[in-house]
Amino acid sequence: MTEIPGDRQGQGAPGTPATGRGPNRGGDFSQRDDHHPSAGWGAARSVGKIIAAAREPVGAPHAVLKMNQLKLSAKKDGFDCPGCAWPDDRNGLHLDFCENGVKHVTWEMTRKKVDGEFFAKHTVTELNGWNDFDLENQGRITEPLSYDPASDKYVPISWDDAYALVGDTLRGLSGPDEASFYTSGRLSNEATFLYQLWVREFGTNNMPDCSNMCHEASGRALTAAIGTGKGTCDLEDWESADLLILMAVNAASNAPRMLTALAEASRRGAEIVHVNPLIEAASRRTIVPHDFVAMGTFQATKTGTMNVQPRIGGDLALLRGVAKVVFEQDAVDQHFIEQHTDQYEAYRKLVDDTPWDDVVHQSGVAEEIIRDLAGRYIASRRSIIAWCLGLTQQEHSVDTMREIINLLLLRGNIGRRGAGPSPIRGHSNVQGNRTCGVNHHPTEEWLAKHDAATGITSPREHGLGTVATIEAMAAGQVKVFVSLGGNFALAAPDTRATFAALRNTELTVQVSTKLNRSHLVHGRHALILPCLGRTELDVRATGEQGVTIEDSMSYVHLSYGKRKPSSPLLRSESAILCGLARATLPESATPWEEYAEDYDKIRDVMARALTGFEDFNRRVREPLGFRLDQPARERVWLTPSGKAEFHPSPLPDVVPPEGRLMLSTVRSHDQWNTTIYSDNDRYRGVKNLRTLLFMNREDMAERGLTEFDLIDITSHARDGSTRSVWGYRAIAYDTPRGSVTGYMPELNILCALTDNSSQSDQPLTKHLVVEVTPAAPAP
Ligand SMILES: Nc1nc2c(c(=O)[nH]1)N[C@H]1C(S)=C(S)[C@@H](COP(=O)(O)OP(=O)(O)OC[C@H]3O[C@@H](n4cnc5c(=O)[nH]c(N)nc54)[C@H](O)[C@@H]3O)O[C@H]1N2
Ligand SMILES: Nc1nc2c(c(=O)[nH]1)N[C@H]1C(S)=C(S)[C@@H](COP(=O)(O)OP(=O)(O)OC[C@H]3O[C@@H](n4cnc5c(=O)[nH]c(N)nc54)[C@H](O)[C@@H]3O)O[C@H]1N2
Ligand SMILES: [Mo]
Repeated sequence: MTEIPGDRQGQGAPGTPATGRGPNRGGDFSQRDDHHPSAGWGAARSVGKIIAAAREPVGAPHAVLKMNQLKLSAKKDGFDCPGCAWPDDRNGLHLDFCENGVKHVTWEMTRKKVDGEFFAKHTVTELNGWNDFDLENQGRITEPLSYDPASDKYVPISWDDAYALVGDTLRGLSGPDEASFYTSGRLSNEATFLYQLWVREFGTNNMPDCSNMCHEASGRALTAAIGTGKGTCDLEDWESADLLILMAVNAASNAPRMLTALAEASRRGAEIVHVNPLIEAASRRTIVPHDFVAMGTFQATKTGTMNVQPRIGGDLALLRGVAKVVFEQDAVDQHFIEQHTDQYEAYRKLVDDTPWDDVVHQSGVAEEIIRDLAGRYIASRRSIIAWCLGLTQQEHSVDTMREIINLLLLRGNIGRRGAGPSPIRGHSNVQGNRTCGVNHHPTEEWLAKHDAATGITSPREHGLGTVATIEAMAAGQVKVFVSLGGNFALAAPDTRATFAALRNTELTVQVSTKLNRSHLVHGRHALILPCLGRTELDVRATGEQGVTIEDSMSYVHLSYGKRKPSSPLLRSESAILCGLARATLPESATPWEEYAEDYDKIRDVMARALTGFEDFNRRVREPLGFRLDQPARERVWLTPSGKAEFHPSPLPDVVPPEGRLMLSTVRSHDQWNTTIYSDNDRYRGVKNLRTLLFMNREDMAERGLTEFDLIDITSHARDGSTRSVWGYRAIAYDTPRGSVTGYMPELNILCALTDNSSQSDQPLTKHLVVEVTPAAPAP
């Protein structure tokens, strides 16, 4: 593999401290566990800094006030925060924004610009030597660009020429399966629908998406267990639960608006149990950032009543232990089980046959603590179990989430107020993307309805997901890679293999807002197509256009950008897709031109193609939009048996082999997936360091390590191959023995492409077996 500057970022080299993908401004680093309440003034100060850095002192606060404020009326007066998928406050009582949402929005709204002039000054090889922070920090991309191999530079190209290049290349392939079409979960429902329509009319189901690395396992578990791949709760359920079990989420950083719900739950005396190998900030206290009295008096509210710290991957065993106690105490809802469930006896037998020793060893949690948790579960009348990535990125993730459902079913905790499963989604519209057709394994039923409405004949053969796409690019089978948003090069596992695969293609196309690594790791030809962001005004022939989003709790609502676009050359994602589709399918009977000019027309066809979207244009203009049906919420189970399914999964062995550790890769507080705002991680007390590993003190001592010592980390893939990063730092942290945590995307280098879950095909980015040693000297 030829060495390209920048490819070793995050990897380091033997004998020297590694640098991460953040700003790396040098200087001292530190870590102290100072337990400040989350949100509140620290958050306000941090927002101030970000707004100042984006040089956006005037417009930003105004725009932030418009964020999530649209649902009170059907007036076009606000946009949906692109920060996360947590639902909006539906009573309109709160100023519904958070520190990280503000950062996210301001990052998009910067006045800094990246245009042809910028690229004339820098070759791609030079830019590859820059860190990722500096790339994104150049500002918004303002014109379409095409890679010129002779000068190794991106040069301006007209929209029409760009569309023609894509159309000609796609039509020149030996078959449609030689192209793959990625999306990150930001795309609106309308653009998503057009994207999949173009791709399917072209003739392939190769539609990998960020979900393949995120919540794929949740969707599969929920579909198998209750018949639909979504949670059943909404915010009103959160408001009436008397027990919330929050598993595997760093809510204060990644779903900060949830803190409001937690503070309210705590004030009304609900139990809030946090299950996480780390004690994260949300499990302590919060100052609700839009509660002005609390802000003024520095009054913090408790947001947790119990912490349980399983080993990484130990949740299935932990939940099994709770189920054992439920049976022991005969606390099952027999009536519900008889009426609504299948496979109960098989499950009961498996639980009885699982010895406590295994439960305790595999979970890493003492029996006494499991019994305490079970006691709270049994005492509760309305329980919600919520979860995020700490459960989804392991080999046995689907089984773990099925155990959540098992446990909920035992006490009839699905399909009634204040109870149910509640996955916390990531990207603001990742759930909507799936609903609207981004899916490499669509069902026949979905395709049949879609084809009847659109008049196309979709391919039936299942397509490639994320990992399979990388493998196919490496093998030369996929020659064109199109990416609607996201930063595939860095988000995907096995960074070096992914880079090599992308560089092996004929053409890469990135529809983006900001410069990132994926623009620099490209095919023989490459295009950057700049689009409007969610905050920007989208005017087409029929006037101002709004787009719709589906949140984590299945509410669909309209979002209108308000700001003047960063450049007159930007186009909306929907308009770009129509242009690309027409260039690819000149004979197509699909009215692409109409769709591009009037999004109501897209919604009209969606209303016919998608179950639940009937009368879409009218319902989405009702105050607050509408909720998509979730049959399981009404106790209608769309499973083959017509019942909710218990699932008996034997406990997997999650204890790392002697001398090795289990690594989970997570986000810091100051990052949005591959976008890294600073090298700090405030709630975990870290300043100015990303190349670190949080370790149990005894695991450190056993390796002769003291605080901040330089370490090398080697992962052991299932196929026996190894990958290393050098010059990281050990940090002592309150985490179970054998469990270590570090940051994505730097540590993606350690996740072999072949290490995916056999249950979900997800990369095992929170299930990496590693060896940690004191840093070897430079060779
Ligand atoms: N500000 C901000 N917001 C975001 C994002 C962002 O990057 N920044 N990303 C968005 C996206 S796409 C997503 S998917 C979500 C991600 O939201 P999170 O799921 O919170 O993301 P991670 O940072 O990966 O944190 C995973 C959490 O799971 C814990 N964990 C790891 N392994 C285990 C385990 O085996 N068991 C248990 N019980 N816990 C475990 C970790 O300690 C950590 O607290 O956030 C979304 N929101
Ligand atoms: N090791 C490890 N790897 C992981 C994870 C992990 O926990 N550990 N998490 C996984 C998860 S949960 C996810 S979701 C993926 C994330 O994977 P991606 O979604 O691919 O990555 P992001 O960093 O969210 O993408 C950021 C880029 O999106 C572009 N962008 C921002 N706004 C817009 C917009 O409005 N329109 C368009 N077209 N582009 C826009 C910008 O150019 C920005 O640089 O990463 C996965 N990778
Ligand atoms: Mo995600």
